[in-house]
Amino acid sequence: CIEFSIDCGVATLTLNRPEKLNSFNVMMHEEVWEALDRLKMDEVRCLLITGRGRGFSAGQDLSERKPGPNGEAPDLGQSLEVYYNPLVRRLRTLTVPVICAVNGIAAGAGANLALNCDIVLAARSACFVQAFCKLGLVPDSGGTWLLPRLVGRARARGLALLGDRLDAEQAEAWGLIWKVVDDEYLIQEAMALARHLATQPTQGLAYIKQALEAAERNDMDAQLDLERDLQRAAGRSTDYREGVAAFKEKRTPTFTGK
Ligand code: LHQ
Repeated sequence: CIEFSIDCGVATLTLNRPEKLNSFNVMMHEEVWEALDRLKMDEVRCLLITGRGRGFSAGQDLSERKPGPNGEAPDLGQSLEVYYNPLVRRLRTLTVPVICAVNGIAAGAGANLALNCDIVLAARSACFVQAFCKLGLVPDSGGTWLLPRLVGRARARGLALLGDRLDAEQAEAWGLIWKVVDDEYLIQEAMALARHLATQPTQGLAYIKQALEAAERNDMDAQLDLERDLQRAAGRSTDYREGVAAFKEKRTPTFTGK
């Protein structure tokens, strides 16, 4: 259900069930989880996630939702508890930067998994759909938390309650994603960005991610304290020393990620 490779410090995870628009079944969840285990290797300094075919992901595979043995409704809460929530928590706490290249339609949990990544690029033909409301469901995988923060109350409500397609350009204009890229350059551009990030001060980027994540909950006072602590740690890193030395010597720094 997925392809996974590591090259030049970049781990690339490609969702690969194009005939089902890369919707998530149990096997795909398990393969993604195993792939994320492989990021622990030191050489990985950036993760790039994308999808094969004309879709990024249509969210949960709806053909998999079978009733229980006595005909009772499947427990969707359990599906979130076991698969989606751990995946979202894991994605959000990865120390390496995570780029998502949204190659086509991103619907339901597929849209929200993308929005949990650090930098979201989207093909001009891609779109985002909070499809949940059309099934009587609630935006999950962090959707109800993310949407108001990304686009504000009014737009979050419009997206979640109407479930309309939001095209990539509008998503960029609203600040839902980082950038739209012409379809034919999407992977190229995403890979160039990933390779760039993989040469940067990886530990420093991890501290930045940690600070921004904490800022979603902290008040200014707590955040100032956290910045002090992280800056103290960052100031002891090899890459900080290298960055300053390279600046003084007017040369390009070589960061090791430490
Ligand atoms: C699919 C799917 C799909 C299976 C397209 N499943 N086959 C979490 C926890 C537990 C349970 C519930 O949910 C969740 C979170 C969620 O993600 S809920 C939201 C689930 N996703 C959706 O509601 C989106 C359903 N899909 C669609 O509305 C459309 O397919 C979109 C708008 C994404 C694309 O439309 P089209 O471009 O017209 O493509 P299509 O509908 O023809 O789809 C192509 C094929 O992919 C088709 O198969 P077929 O064999 O007929 O060619 C679809 O059945 C299949 N497919 N989404 N989620």
